[in-house]
Amino acid sequence: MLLWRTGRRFTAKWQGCRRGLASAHHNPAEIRNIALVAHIDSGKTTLTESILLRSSYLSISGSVDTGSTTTDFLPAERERGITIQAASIPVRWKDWLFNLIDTPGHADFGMEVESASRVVDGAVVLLDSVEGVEAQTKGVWTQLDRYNVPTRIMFLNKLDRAGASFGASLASLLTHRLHPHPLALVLPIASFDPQDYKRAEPGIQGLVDLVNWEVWRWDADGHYARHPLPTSAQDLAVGAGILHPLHPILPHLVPARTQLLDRLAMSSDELMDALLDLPAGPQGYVAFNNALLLRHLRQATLRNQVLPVLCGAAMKNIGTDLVMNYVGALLASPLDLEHDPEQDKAPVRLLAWKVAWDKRLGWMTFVRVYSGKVNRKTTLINRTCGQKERISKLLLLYASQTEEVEELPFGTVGVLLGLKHTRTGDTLESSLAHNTSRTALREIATPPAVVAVSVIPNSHADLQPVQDALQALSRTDPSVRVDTQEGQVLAHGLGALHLEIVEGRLRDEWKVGFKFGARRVSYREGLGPGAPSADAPTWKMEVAGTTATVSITLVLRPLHADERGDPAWDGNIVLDAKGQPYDTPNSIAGTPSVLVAQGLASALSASPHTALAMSHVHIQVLKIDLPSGTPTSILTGAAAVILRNHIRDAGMGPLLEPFVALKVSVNEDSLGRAVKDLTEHGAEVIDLGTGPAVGADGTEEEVGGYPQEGNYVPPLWLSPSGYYREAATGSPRLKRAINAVAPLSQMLDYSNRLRALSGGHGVFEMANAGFREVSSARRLEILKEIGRV
Ligand SMILES: Nc1nc2c(ncn2[C@@H]2O[C@H](COP(=O)(O)OP(=O)(O)OP(=O)(O)O)[C@@H](O)[C@H]2O)c(=O)[nH]1
Ligand SMILES: [Mg+2]
Repeated sequence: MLLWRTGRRFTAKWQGCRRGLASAHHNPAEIRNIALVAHIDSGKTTLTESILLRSSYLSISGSVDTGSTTTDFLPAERERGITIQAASIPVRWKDWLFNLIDTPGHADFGMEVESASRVVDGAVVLLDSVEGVEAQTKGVWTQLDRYNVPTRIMFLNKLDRAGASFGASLASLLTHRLHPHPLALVLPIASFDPQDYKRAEPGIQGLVDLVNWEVWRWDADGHYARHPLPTSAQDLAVGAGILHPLHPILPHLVPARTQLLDRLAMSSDELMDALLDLPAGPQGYVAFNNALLLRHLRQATLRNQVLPVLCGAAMKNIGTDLVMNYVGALLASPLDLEHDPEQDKAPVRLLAWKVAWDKRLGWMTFVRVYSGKVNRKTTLINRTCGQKERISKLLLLYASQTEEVEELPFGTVGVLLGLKHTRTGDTLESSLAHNTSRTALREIATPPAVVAVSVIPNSHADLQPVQDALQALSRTDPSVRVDTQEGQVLAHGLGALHLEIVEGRLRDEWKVGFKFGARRVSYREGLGPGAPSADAPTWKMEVAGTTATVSITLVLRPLHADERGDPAWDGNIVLDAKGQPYDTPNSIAGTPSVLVAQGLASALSASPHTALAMSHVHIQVLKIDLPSGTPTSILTGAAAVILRNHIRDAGMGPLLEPFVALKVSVNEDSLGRAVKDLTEHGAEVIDLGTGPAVGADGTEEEVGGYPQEGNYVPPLWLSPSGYYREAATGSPRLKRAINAVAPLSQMLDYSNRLRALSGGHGVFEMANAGFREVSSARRLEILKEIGRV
């Protein structure tokens, strides 16, 4: 991480008002810890920049396209125009304090989304409204689900683009089963000139806020004016002064508001009764008390009964103020989650959600305060590794700049300096907290590595510095794993781009001398078909001169086709006797089940047949028999040997390799060549841009989706250029999309291949699609590659 590397232009756009911002803010009811998450290129960083501008944090806005945004500050981010690491930034808006985390959309940096999801109470999920729901939209949605992020708002961005569609994007939330009840809080006004709708002009000039019953109108310079809508039908019918009497949106305003209220009434008897008491006709719905409506909307959002949908164009600052207003009004505060009622006065409890290295500041530990308040004098115990930690400074981070603060109160996020042992996902508590029975906070799962590269030091003297740099790097990014195989140092990562960034960081930040060798994908072995032998469940060992027999009863089977492995178990599932998830190996050490978990993880990390890690294995731990007087510490070794016996007895299982879901976009004339190339490289083409997209897990979309019935989906012509595009599908000038699933091993150099076969016009996106079984021909190739035949 390169802090303090701010150019002159960058510094000039800062305003002084941000200082002292969060340290003075102690009311947790007003804090919103939120993440911006989405598929790559949906506009998260642009929306962040727009929020910073609108909240007067910046005086001029930067742009990802010129490499001048606040949160994409790493050189690699600015060069490529993509976000690589999550950046958090405190923003004051009205009475609220937002701790905003801008995350990367590229699946190779999924670890950043994983850790951000763990510590936020709400998320703004963006869609590019030309594309609707995309592969990684589902990926990040699943990550939010994994950590039970309780409140979410959807922002349909880029409505200014040709082909963008509000209605189609909203409908895609249903088709892709993101939420059964997306609820439009706004309608876009593509143009204030009704003729533009006939000409199918793309654009967005205004928004109708259906909750506050007003129209926002932007001018070409990005300034807006707000116009309240009338509550009388007669005034509405003639446009209320702001809309042309013939504007096509006019007849849709009352139905949209009515359906919004009706939908909310489904989750509140109180609101239902209030609506039933209204006078007949639409008038009552229009005149309904907006503050009361907002209260019901907040409750329904907190209970996840609806998914509020907003829209705009972040690049033009259209809709940004509404995003901020609704983030404050609807998303959860730290008080809306389970918390210690003592708040600030409770013993300190923190979760380290990210660790970074800075050459001036040293190790930086990003924490969220779950109870109490932390200051420099607080001595912390790391509950995960048992080490004592001392804090040298507390900081608030403004992307690349910092502000020192005296304390971090309950509910906030900030950075601690001086910690020596803490890693991502660790729980920290005040050393004065006596209640040791409390378990660690829920940990952060690291996505499985799918590709590895050998790291070759330039000389013998470079070996140690290279290894130290790799260790430091994997502390900052746990999705980089480092090991040594047959004398070679290997770095494992989440994809080709991830490894490319690792290479750059080793060179630029750690300045070590090395070369990267060939990249190769990671393989896994599945469970074989054999039954365990009679002595598999037991392990004998000499303890103080006598033989102790430990037995652990395990039931193993391969995962069923519809089961998804647990990332905390590297794609396996481990359950206890009651069928509940077993303690994970990284939980705080000490309990018998954690010791057993550590043994199981060790056995799963290398198969006795191929030395590959095991995947897709379902394990149930039924019973543990430890003779009395035997120390529990031997459980780890016993569990490892016993599971290894089972895997050995089952025989060698299928081999698996990582697959990716691809979306390739080419001109019509390159379509045939692109499809041929894909199939020659083992890809399965799912569709050619007409059928359902490929889900983030690489499976075809579930048939059906959620029903539209009972949800308000506005008419498609509301976004005229999108409507026109739908009607014109098949035009030879349009780009064609190919959705496919392919083995990652065949796709490592795909950017070069696609460039050659599409004359440079083709673009593609890849999302991890998990490990899948390989064919028998490929199995032989892999066994040869790893030296097992
Ligand atoms: N037309 C249009 N383009 C936009 C809008 N918002 C963002 N963009 C463009 O979309 C591209 C991607 O924007 P980013 O903000 O970098 O997207 P991101 O979601 O942060 O991307 P990653 O961090 O790499 O996942 C850039 O070229 C932006 O200028 C918008 O409202 N309208
Ligand atoms: Mg970004």
